[in-house]
Amino acid sequence: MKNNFPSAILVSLIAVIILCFSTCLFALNGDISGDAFVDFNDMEILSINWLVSNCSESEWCDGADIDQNGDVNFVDFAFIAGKWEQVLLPGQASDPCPGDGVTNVSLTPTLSWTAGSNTDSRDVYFGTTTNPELIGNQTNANYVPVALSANTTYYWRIDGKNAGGTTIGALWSFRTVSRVPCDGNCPDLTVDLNSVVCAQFHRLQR
Ligand SMILES: [Ca+2]
Ligand SMILES: [Ca+2]
Repeated sequence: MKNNFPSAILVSLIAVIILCFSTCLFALNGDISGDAFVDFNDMEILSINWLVSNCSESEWCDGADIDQNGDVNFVDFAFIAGKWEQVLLPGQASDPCPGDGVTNVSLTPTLSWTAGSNTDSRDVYFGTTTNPELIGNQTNANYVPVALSANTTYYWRIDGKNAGGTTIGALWSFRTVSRVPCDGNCPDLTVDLNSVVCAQFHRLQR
C-alpha cells in the first residue's frame, strides 16, 4: 500500500496557509517565546509540545497551541512558518490618561499610557489639531506637555516602535479646564486630579 503521508501533510499545510493568509495570520503570530522574533526558539517550544491534544486554557501548552484550540499541530506550525525570522511589530498603546474625551483637565497634566507589547521606544504626537505634531521619540511611557491653554481641546497619539517597524496609535483627546472669574479665591488650575488617578492606575499595572 502506498504511503501518502508526506503529500497529505503538504496538502494540509497549503490549506492551512491559504485559510490563514487573509485572516488569522494577521491576528496571531508564531512568537511563542514572546521576544518579538519568530525563530528556532519558538520551534523548540512547539516541538516539545508537538501533538499534545489536551492543552488547557491556563497556558495553552506553553503557548505552543497558538490558535488555542487544544491541540498542537500543523495549524500552529503554520503560524510560525508565516512569520519566520520576522521581527513583530509593537502592540498598540492603550489606556490613555487622561482618558480619551475627558474634560476639565488641568493645565499641567502628565500624559501616560500602557505601552504595547514589544515596544522599544515611542513617538509622541501632541497638538491642538487632529493631526498633532511630532514632539519626539522617547523610551518612557509618559509625557508632560507645557504651556497649555485653558478651555482648549488637545489631541495626542503614541506610535510604538521597534526593529520590526512602527505601530500607529489611536488618536486621543482631552479638553482643558475653563478659566472661571474669581476674586482672589481662584481655583488652582495646576492640580490635575486626572493625572493623579492615571499615575495610580499605571503604577498598579506594573
Ligand atoms: Ca520568539
Ligand atoms: Ca492549535
